[in-house]
Amino acid sequence: MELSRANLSSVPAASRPRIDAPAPGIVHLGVSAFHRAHQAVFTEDAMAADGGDWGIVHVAPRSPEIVDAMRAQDGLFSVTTLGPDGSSTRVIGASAGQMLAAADPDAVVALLADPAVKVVTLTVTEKGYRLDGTTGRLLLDDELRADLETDRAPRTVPGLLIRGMCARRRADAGPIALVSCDNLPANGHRMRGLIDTLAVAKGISDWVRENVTTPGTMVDRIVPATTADTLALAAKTLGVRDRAAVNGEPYLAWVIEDAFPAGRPAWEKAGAVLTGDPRPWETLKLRTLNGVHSAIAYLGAVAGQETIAAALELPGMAGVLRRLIAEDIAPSLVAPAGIDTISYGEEVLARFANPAIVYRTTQVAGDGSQKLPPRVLHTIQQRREAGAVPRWAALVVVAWMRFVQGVSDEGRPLPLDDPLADRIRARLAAAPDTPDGVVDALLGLDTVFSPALAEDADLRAALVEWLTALEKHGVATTLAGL
Ligand code: CS2
Repeated sequence: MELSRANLSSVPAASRPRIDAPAPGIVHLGVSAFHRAHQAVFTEDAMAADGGDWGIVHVAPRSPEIVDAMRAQDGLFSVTTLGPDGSSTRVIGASAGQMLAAADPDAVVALLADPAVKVVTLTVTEKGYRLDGTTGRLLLDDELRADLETDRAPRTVPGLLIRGMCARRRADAGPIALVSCDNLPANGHRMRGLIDTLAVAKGISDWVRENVTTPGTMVDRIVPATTADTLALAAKTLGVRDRAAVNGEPYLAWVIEDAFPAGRPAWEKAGAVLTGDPRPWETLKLRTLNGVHSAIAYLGAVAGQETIAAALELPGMAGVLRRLIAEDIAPSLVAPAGIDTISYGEEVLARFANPAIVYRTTQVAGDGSQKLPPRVLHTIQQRREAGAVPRWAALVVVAWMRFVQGVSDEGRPLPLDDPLADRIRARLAAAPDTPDGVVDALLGLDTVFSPALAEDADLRAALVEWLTALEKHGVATTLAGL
C-alpha cells in the first residue's frame, strides 16, 4: 500500500500528520530532502500549535521525480529521525500543492502573484542564486539574461522570482517575504542584493523596495540523501510505502530574522528563534559546522573514506578538526551572545559522529567552488587581515585541491560535481603538474578566491607546503603524523 490521505488510517496514530490539509500561504522553491526535514516540519508544528493558512506549495525547479512522488501521495511524505539509539518516523501534511517549474512556469508565476501567498522560502543550494562567491554580486550569464530580456519561460530561480514579483505588482497582491534557507553568508542580504538588482533590470525597484522583505536565516539539520535504507525503514514503521521519505538527525535549529510584512506562521511555537539579526548565528554555523563538514569530506574522500562518520575516525582527524576550530575558526568570528565557539564545535563533532547518519563524503564535497568561500575562505580572509596564517583552514583548501584533481590516495576516481567543473579541469590540465602549478591554477578561479587571497604570498606558501605533504604521504599518513 502507498502513502496517501485515504491510507492514513493504516499508519500508526503517532506517525500521522498533526494538521488537516492546510490552505496555501507559503511557496517553497527547491523540494530538497533538507527542506522536507526542516522548514516543512517547523511549519507543520507551527500550524498545529497556532493554526493559520500556511500550507506550503512545493515548487521543484527542474526535478519531476519528487513532484510526481508527492502528487501520487496527496503531498504527504515522512521524516525519520535517526538517533544513535533508535529512530522515529512521522508523516508531514503541510504540503498544499506540488508544481514543476520547468513544465509549468506560468502557473508558478501566477502563484507568486496570489494574495494568499505571503512568504516564499527557498532551498535551491548555493549555485541556484547565481552569485559570485567573492563579491556576492549576481552573475548575469546568458541564461539569466535571457530570463530577464525575453518573454520566454524563465529557466533560472532568479528569473522565476522576478517574473513572479512583476506579476504580483501588476495584480496588486500585496507585500511578501523572500526567505533564503540556504547556507549562504548573510543570506538575507544576498537575497536583497539579488532581488534589487533584478528589480532595476525590470524597472520595478520602487514596488520591490516597498513590498518585498528578505529575512535572513540560519538553518540547521543534518539530512543525508535518501537511500533504499531510508525508504525501507519508513515503509516498515508506517506500514505503507513512501517514495518521498527523508531522514535526518535529531538536532534541529532555525534562527529567522523577523521581517514578514504580510505575516508568518508561529514558527517560534515550533522551536524556531525569531530575532532582529541572525547573522552571528549564520557565521558561526557556516564557518564551524559547514566548514568542518567540508574539511572532513575532502580529507576523508581523498583518504578513501565513504562516510563522514567513518572519516571522523581516521587517526589524527578529530585532533586536526579541534585545532581548526580553536586556532582558526573561533578567533575569526564573534559568536552569538552566550555561545562559546569551542563548545559549539564539540557539539558539532558529536553530531557528525552519529553512527545512524550515513552521509557520503562525496555528497558534502560536491559544489566546492560554491561552498568554500563562506565555509572556509571567509575564515582565512579574516585571519589574514588579523595578520595570522590560518594553517588548518589552509589544509582544508588543499584537501579540496587534492579532491578536484579527481583521484583518491588509493588511485580511485573521485567525482567532480561542481558548476565550475569544466573551468577547474581546464585550469588543471593547462598547469604544470607540481604543487606550485596546481595551487596557482586553482587560486586563479576568480569567483572562488578574491584577489586579496589569490595574491597572498604567505597563504600561497602554506598551501604549497600542505599540498607537497599530501602528495608525498597521502592524507591518512599526514593526519596521523600531526
Ligand atoms: C552539508 C550541509 O552537504 C553539505 O554541504 O554541509 O548540507 C549540512 O549538513 C547542513 O547545512 C546542516 O545544517
